[in-house]
Amino acid sequence: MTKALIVIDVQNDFCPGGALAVAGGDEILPRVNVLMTEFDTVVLTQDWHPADHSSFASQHEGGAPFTQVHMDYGLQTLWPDHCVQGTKGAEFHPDLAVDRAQMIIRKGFRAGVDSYSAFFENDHKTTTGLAGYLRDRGIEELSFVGLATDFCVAWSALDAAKLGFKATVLEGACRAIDLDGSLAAAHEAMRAAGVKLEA
Ligand code: VGL
Ligand code: ZN
Repeated sequence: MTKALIVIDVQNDFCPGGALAVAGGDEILPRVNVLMTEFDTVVLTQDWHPADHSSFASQHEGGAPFTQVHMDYGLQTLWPDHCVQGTKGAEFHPDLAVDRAQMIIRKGFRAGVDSYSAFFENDHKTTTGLAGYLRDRGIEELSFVGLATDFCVAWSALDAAKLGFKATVLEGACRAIDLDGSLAAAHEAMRAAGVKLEA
């Protein structure tokens, strides 16, 4: 089998009650858990920030969550503090069947650069090593689920397509933040890049 399931950021802080809660984020869990039994290869990603991460509005004087700033690598949305290393918020949702995963990619651990994608940090250059891991295992087709559709799921699927993987996003097992049209923009970018969008 040359397929893998990539489960993006199903963590407490992205679920209701969390610091950067995605509406309905926990609703995806039953389907994600079933999908995890249907793939031989399952990779999880975990947003994993130091407490002084530069994507946090709290680190910018006068910075407000959900506004944008210019970083040396481009525009960066500022977020509420979330997924701080070692906190409850950074843990996977307790109902996620984490035992099925063979690989956990942590991302966003460098204070100066955010990392939405499972493959590259937001400078679009610094690799997480995931592409090499998947290629070494002969994997060519990737299905993406998780949180959030319009940020970490979309950026991961777009990079996957760019890297030559066949990429599908299973939208029913994703939920979006939808900030200023970000979901529509993500859909358009994914369609243009040849990412398959399925229910
Ligand atoms: C995410 C914003 C900040 C995500 C992570 O998982 O989509 N979004 N950090
Ligand atoms: Zn983050």
